[in-house]
Amino acid sequence: MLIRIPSELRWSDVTPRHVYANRRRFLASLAGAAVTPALLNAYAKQKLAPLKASSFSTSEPKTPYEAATTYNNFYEFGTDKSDPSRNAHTLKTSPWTISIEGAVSKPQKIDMDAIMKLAPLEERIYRLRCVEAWSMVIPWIGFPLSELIKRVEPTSNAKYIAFESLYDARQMPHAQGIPWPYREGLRMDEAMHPLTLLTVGMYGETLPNQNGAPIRIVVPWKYGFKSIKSINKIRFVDKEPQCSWKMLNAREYGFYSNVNPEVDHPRWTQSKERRIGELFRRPTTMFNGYGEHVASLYTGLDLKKNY
Ligand SMILES: Nc1nc2c(c(=O)[nH]1)N[C@H]1C(S)=C(S)[C@@H](COP(=O)(O)O)O[C@H]1N2
Ligand SMILES: [Mo]
Repeated sequence: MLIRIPSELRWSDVTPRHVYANRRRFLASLAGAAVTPALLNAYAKQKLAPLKASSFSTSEPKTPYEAATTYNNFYEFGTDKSDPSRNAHTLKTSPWTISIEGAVSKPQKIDMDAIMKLAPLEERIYRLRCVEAWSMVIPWIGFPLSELIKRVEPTSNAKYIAFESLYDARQMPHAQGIPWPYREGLRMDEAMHPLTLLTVGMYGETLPNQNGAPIRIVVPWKYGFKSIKSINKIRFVDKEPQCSWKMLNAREYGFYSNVNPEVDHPRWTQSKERRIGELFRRPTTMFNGYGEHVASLYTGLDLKKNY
């Protein structure tokens, strides 16, 4: 679906999440009521009205919103799946800028208002397969990352893109487990691929903090950890960039991390997955089922060595 935000609406008006959260807590404390994370988030969400469907969307049943927003990986806010929905309300998502650096003709700091004007928003219902062998189906809202890349005019030295998440210990007192800031990377052709989505919303609304507000990447043919959340830096580079999980344990987490049922994680099988909300495991498919679109990116590459 194509989605447009009314032009007079500014991003700072769209996501005053911290303001609402604080006000809500204040009002609730006056009333003596318990404030749940769900309540805080309810005040933060803003509708993004849908316009047009995308041919990349799966018709599989969507994961219930409740599950997709309470079962998360976002180590900045704790390592337990339920931690981000409890803790991520301290993330300040407005104002927000992404710094674009490195091998580009037009390095710049771009704020959310400018990003929202780069291209019309689409809804993309994607499968997301976590390396931990669970998966979800989520209706994301965004536009191809290639739209942003074209705007900054990469030079011939731009072979890879390095992403960084915001890291601020004051906003993230529960951060633990991996080297900060959270870092990820893609090869240039992967980043330019039309499936790679620069994502600002889900389920018809702006992203909840625990899902990577205000802006993240979703790369549906790769394990979930490649889909980096709350991005504030994008650097164009000539060498394969550092990635947090690979820095932590290169044997277990590779740079490519394409979903591949034939290459097991050293500690568990990748041949099956549990769709959140389902009882039985289902077989995992090569490239998470997106092979017809992306297999050609890896012609001649040994995917067992380049896991
Ligand atoms: N900054 C940051 N991005 C991140 C992570 C993280 O811990 N920090 N976890 C990753 C992992 S392991 C997964 S599976 C997905 C989960 O996205 P979701 O919670 O929206 O389903 O986010 C990825 N992006
Ligand atoms: Mo993951």
